[in-house]
Amino acid sequence: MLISTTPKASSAQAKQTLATFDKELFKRSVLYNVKTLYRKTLEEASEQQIFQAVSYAIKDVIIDHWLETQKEYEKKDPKTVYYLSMEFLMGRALGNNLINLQAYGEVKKALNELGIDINMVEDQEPDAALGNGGLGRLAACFLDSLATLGYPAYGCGIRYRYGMFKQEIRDGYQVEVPDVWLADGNPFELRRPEYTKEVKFGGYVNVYIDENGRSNFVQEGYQSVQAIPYDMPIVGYGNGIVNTLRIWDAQPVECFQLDSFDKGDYQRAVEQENLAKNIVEVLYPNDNHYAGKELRLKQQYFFISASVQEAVEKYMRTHTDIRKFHEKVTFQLNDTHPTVAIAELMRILMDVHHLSWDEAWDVTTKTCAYTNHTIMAEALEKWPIELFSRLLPRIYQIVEEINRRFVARIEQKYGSNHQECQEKIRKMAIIYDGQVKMAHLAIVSGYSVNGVARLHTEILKKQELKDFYEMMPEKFNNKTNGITQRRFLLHGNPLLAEWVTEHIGSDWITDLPKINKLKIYADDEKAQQEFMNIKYRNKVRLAQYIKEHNGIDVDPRSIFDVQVKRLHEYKRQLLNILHVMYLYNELKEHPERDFYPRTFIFGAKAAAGYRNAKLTIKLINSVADVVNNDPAIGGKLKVVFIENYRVSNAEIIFAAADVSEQISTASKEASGTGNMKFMLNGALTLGTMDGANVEIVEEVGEENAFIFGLSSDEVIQYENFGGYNPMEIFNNDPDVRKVLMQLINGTFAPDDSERFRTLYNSLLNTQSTAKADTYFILKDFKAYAEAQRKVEEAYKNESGWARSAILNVACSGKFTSDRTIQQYVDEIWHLDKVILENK
Ligand code: 26Q
Repeated sequence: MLISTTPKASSAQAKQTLATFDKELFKRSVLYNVKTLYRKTLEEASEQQIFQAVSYAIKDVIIDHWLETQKEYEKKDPKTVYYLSMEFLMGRALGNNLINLQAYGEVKKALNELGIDINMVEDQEPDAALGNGGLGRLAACFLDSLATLGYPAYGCGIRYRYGMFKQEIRDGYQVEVPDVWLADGNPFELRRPEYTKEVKFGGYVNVYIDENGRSNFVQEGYQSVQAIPYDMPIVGYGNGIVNTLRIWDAQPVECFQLDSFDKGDYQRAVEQENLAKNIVEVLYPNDNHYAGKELRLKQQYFFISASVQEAVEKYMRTHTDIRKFHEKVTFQLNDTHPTVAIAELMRILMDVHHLSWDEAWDVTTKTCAYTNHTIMAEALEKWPIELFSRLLPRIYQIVEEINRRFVARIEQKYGSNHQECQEKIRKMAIIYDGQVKMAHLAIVSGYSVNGVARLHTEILKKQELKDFYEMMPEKFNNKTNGITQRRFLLHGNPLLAEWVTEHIGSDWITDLPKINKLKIYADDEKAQQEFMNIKYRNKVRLAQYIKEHNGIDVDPRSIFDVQVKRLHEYKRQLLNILHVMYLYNELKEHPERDFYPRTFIFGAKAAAGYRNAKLTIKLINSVADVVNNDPAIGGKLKVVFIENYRVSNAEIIFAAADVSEQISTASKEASGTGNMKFMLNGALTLGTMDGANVEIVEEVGEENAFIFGLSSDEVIQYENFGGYNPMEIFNNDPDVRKVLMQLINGTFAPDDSERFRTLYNSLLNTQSTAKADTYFILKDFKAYAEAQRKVEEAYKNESGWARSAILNVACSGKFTSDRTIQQYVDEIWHLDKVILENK
């Protein structure tokens, strides 16, 4: 076995180098930057300063492409998509930019010649963690694909001063630490004060009748905030295209005048200043959970108003007829979070450009499209009318009118006196029961509604959004998620990337389905050995990371069984750790039994106020403490909780995984995208028939994955009949009973045996009123344990495992975000490709 631990830049990364990239010029540029930015020589500069100097040198290169791209867009005037999202989980920019400039290998060489290690430089960059998890990372992968495919696009979002919190583990518990990602400045961003917008909150709406007898609606007595855009370049792979991620910062409108205020004005002025300070302060760290916070709605309207204003103004700079806006612009709403865009566009079209309601509605409904990312009831956004109308008085009027007209449509369709009609209104109205339902607004006012995996879309059509599907079936469509192979294979796993390129060429970098040419190597013994060797080296790299960060020794020859994702009850990290407890018991009771060494690796952030999720983290760490330090186990079983799971360490983790845990309760995970990243890196899926797992198994074959558990139909059946009775399992299964008792007898909490009582209760709930085991953990436990036994058996057959792993890589072609984006373009947005001549 090879044991070199630092994977080198692969030839896949190095071979293709931008014709325009000049290594000597780059070196001089780095030295110059260190001198002018810091008055230092390279030897004197800190690692952070070197990172800055290198990044500015690269930004110089990018700026030229950026200018050229935007000039070409101006010339061709193509239709543009605005991807509106509260989250963009970008991760680090430097490595990715180098990859997409096809300059990674050359820069690595140049730095080497300066005595600098490129990995050290990349490690200085903080992750841009402007997102929670799947939805935010999807937005980032989409931007990469849009630029690479040459489609004109803006990402529009918020420049949070604090992104996703940093997670520290103290005494086994999660502690949230603020993420000051901008402390050293962001070398890739560009401040654009010339595009500042004003955003108005509160006050009231006055109506003035003008000389033509038209009503003019004017918001008065409001507070306002200035929105200042910062642009980040989004570099396409090897095509010279550079698109823009535009994130908005907030500033107070103006300093109030000291000589002319009475007490009331002073109070208001201070409030206005505070509004600006608070609005972009922090990303809400909830994933798949709605918290009806006033500040969250302010954030939404803040970035949406600024983005929609800019889109309209940009259009009007080169066009005269606002009635044709939708021919040049489309808005994709990333979940309901940006849904106020609908009413904001209506407002601007009517109040600023004087379109009639019908004209404005025609444009708006042809401009906006909505993506649904969840069926979890607790994630649906509903705002109290009182809050919504107080904060956004004009927007509320417009939503009310949209609702009034929609309810009239329902009445027309179902007959207003009919019982059925009242039922439909109750279920479908946008405003009902004192609340504004954002999903209903998005569905009614857009031209497309899409789910993010086939199963998810079917569940939307047949269950969650059944009534809407019945009324407007033409709007509904599926766009199965994808991921960018540039970051998650080419950058994250250089050894495997190079191996793939050596065998089948480099087409896969921009055409992932080509990776299925690898299929012919699945049975090739030499290829199998090479593949397993690369996996081993990546496991050594992760083992070193774990040693450094956790102080735990793990054996890279053990099975690396990985579950990394946000912590949520429906994702069932609890099922995983209960099974580890079960294995531990088995090992203790039957030390003679043959057991293949296994390392269970977890990584997960819990929402700050989510008690069961945080307690699950403590449980994982407590089990780790006991298991890892029990000499009777002899190191056969290890449990590791990786602190602060994020995009940058994810790249290392996916590359090293043997087993990909995708064990959500069937029907609950809309798609999942981690599942795809594991597959691309040759891990085998251990999962339920949920989300995109269904399609992964369809591509790779059931025999190359481990599928277990209730189907989504079965889960939904049980739910319709009020759940199931976990007590039966507790009574009849001694293994399960033992594990559950260990939650409350101090086995993993000797100092406080009550510590995990709430987890125990969530599974059994002896108090009869509350529901128990709503995520079917005990129901699926046996099937999961059985699937895990099959994993172990399969892994013992090295050649068979290698074959399956290679087939996973070879069959991952469907899951590139390039395919997803092409489907959005063909079936929703209808954009034209832009090709730069001299590329
Ligand atoms: C809502 C209101 C207030 C505060 C926060 C939120 C909020 C924030 C983030 C609600 C939901 C989210 C994130 C949801 C999310 O990440 N969903 C995931 O989206 C992925 C991409 O489509 C899917 O693969 C996952 O299955 C889905 O869980």
